[in-house]
Amino acid sequence: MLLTLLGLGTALISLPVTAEVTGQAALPGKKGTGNIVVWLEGEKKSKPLTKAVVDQRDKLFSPHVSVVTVGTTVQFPNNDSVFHNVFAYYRAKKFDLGMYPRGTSKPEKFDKPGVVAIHCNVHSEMSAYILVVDTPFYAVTDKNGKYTIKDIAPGTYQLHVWHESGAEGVQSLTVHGGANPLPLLTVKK
Ligand SMILES: [Cu+2]
Repeated sequence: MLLTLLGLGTALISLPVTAEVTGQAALPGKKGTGNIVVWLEGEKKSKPLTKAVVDQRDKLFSPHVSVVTVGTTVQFPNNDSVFHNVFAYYRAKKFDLGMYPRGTSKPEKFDKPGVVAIHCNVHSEMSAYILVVDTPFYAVTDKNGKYTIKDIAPGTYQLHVWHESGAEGVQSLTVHGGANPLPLLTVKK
């Protein structure tokens, strides 16, 4: 949506009206839960991110939960002193990046929306999740469950929430220009 201002003479300035959605998300019985993904699905589709990385360091994937837009290529560098065998499930298919040494990286492109569940064959405790979304409007909650989504075009959206436990939900949300503080989002299985 554009707010058009007619300036002096023939000058024409268009200022976009943007909105911000803020709030807190939690699993049932909690005041706030980290690593919940919140995103707004609407008419505006996303462009692929130019950079996305899931690092392997100290036998952990980092970040544990991340979001990328459709078409993004994610790099999976090994910055550990040990070998990892990265494999993942994405849209009901398994892909395997194999074993590769410290200081090297392997890319994988994700061209459809969905959840990518990432594991290591060598270390069963290693796991990470990537949510592939087709919208530029998303956030991952901090450890207190708080999130902020900025620079949203006002309009009607489907508000999605997702947590690695399998809890997820969707509801309709009308976003108006300016601040949109939302009530606590409880994410149920
Ligand atoms: Cu490993």
